[in-house]
Amino acid sequence: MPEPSVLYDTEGGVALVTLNRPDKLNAFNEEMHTRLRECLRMAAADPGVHAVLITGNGRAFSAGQDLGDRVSGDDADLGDTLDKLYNPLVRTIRESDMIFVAAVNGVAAGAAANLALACDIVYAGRSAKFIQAFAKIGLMPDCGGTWLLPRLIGESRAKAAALMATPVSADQAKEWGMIWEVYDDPKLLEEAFVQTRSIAQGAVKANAITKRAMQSAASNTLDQQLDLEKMLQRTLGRSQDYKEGVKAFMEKRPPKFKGR
Ligand code: LHQ
Repeated sequence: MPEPSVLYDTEGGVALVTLNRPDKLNAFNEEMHTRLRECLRMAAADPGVHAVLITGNGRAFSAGQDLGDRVSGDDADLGDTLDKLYNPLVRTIRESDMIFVAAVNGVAAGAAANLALACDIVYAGRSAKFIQAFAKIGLMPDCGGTWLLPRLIGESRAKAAALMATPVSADQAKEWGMIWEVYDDPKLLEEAFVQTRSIAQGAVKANAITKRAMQSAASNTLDQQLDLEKMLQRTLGRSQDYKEGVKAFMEKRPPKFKGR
């Protein structure tokens, strides 16, 4: 039996999701989309999983859309492809209570670059590159790239990176604030896993609320955000995890959070 196009494993509260078409640089075909959705459903349905770590097998994270997979014929409707395959993925990442982490182990091109950047925390291997490859094939950035990139790195860098499809190195991406951290390639997955596991074993209710509040800031005024913080912090102030966090601090021991 052939290997699945996306590998799934769980450990320590983390679902490790590995894009697995290495001979095609993990480019997305329809089958891979189906399998990825299935993996994300398994993660969401598992009460022991609180974070998802996405990486790629082989030398690339992903080359984006598989350009051989029925998206370039005369009757191809790319809007439909986005609507059915990519946009639900971006929405799942952003709307989930779980924390999504990307470990970008090599090139992340086109849709894959923006899927990685949609994750809550992005790590990259030193040799990784983020390429808004769309311009080279007569397209525009999708998967939320036109929304996310100007917010992450500013409009001038976002436009230049997209219009010239210039590869952005991992170190440059970190310097610009596009990603969180860069590790030497052999260390990437281990480091990303350890940190994702520590998030998954943290105060998961507070983590989910923090994610939601940070994302609300994009469309809220400061006043609205202050009101939102008041409401959400009130909820967290009544949680068992908060009581445990303070108790553990006073007793000079690590907290044992239960997500309640
Ligand atoms: C590929 C691909 C690939 C198939 C490498 N497909 N085989 C689009 C349409 C529909 C709706 C949704 O939105 C989108 C968004 C998009 O994602 S558009 C952007 C699609 N991606 C690209 O344009 C990137 C194309 N790939 C490249 O530019 C290069 O391959 C990169 C820079 C990623 C890596 O370059 P190299 O390291 O030099 O590797 P390579 O080019 O030799 O590729 C290795 C193999 O992978 C090769 O196959 P082969 O049989 O010759 O060994 C490539 O044909 C295949 N491959 N990307 N997207």
